Amino acid sequence: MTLTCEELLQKHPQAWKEATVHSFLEQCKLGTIKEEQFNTWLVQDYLFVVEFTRMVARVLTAAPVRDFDVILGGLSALKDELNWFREKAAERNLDFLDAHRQETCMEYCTYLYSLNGMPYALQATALWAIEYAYNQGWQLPGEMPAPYQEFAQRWGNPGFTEYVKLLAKQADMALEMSSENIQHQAEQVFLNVARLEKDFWQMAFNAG
Ligand code: MP5
Repeated sequence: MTLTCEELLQKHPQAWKEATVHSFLEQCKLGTIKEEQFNTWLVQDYLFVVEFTRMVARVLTAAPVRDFDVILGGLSALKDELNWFREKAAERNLDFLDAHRQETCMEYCTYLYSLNGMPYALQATALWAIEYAYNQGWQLPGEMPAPYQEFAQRWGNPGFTEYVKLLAKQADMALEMSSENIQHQAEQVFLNVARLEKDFWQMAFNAG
């Protein structure tokens, strides 16, 4: 039987919940998140997205041509997103140039790099899980107060949800053509992403 993204979610509800429901997001929703916590997340997430952009570029090199449209669309959105992060940092007088990746961010970036050269099905599964984690994480709490609604919208908007569904389809198709061994490894990739996402929220939350 072929593993699908949906089955991964059904098999590991607890790991996925921890990746997408966190006090950091709950306190954004309540408007009680501390500036230091939010700014820590903003700076570290920018540094993460820089490395994530490189990862998506590598995924493209492993992808079949039929998947190019979606991945190239993702890369184009990342161009805008990186500029948007710089704007948000400037509004808050944060300086990315001085910033260092915290250990948790570094671990996640190292993991992104480790996907390099893995079978496409595993890279496609990781790409879907990483994007879906933010889509769900920012969407589930519902409308947030300013200034957090802008962030919730970025990843929670219906267009982003559609993009994530296309990523799931592509991962499912790649998994369907993979051996049982690769499918088993995809489960591990999913669990790794879930843990790294949970740790990333906690890293920002700890800054308070
Ligand atoms: C994403 C992100 C989503 N920005 N940060 C983490 C820790 N996980 C996932 O990626 P993108 O490129 O912002 O959609």
